[in-house]
Amino acid sequence: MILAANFKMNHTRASTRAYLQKLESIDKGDVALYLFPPFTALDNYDTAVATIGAQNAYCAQSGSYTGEIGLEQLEEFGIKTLILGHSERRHLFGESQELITKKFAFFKEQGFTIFYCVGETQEVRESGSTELIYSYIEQQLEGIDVAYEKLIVAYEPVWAIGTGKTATTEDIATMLEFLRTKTKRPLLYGGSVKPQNIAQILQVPECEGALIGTASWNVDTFMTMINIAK
Ligand code: G2H
Repeated sequence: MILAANFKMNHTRASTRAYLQKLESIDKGDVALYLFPPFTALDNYDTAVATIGAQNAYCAQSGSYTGEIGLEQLEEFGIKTLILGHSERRHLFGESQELITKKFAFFKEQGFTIFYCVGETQEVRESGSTELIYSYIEQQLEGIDVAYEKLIVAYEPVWAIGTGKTATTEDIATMLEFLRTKTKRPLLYGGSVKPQNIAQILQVPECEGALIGTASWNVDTFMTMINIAK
């Protein structure tokens, strides 16, 4: 079981330290924990409780890429885990599939563990056509090595992210079944996962964990979810 906390643009370096200190008290059982704080809170944490990853990065060692973080900066902090293709990168910051594919190839080459996110928009979901949803997701897998041994795929329907709307367990089951035909790698669900729904979500066949935003920002709430998952 995998539980990943995506802090998005929340928490500071100090509050991430305090969060980790508290998290260290947990007996996490067999649950593999990942924490994705903002860039400014990436640090050489001496912790075994969770693997620290970056929420995004640019596909270069270093160079003239104003506002970006590259391999050199991640390596300084021993970061070898990365989220790519998150819907907020795709839809709020206009990251194209072409760019995401380039990033994927670069960080795969560097041996990073990659949490790769896919998910359809509300418009596509409301079209009512399963075929359309599947082909939308297939486009997001284009150029991605789905057999990469350090790949973890997160299904995150855009309409269920940070909205409080959760996909039904049937919706999740259907989509994870579809993704299972594409990759043998672990499949996660993400989108308004919280203590009230995590048990049901984790019982969905093929679901091997969750990528959690909002409900992970409070360490006690995240710990509650770990206790449910373990
Ligand atoms: C989806 C998810 C974590 P939230 O973006 O990546 O966020 O749990 O707030 O919907």
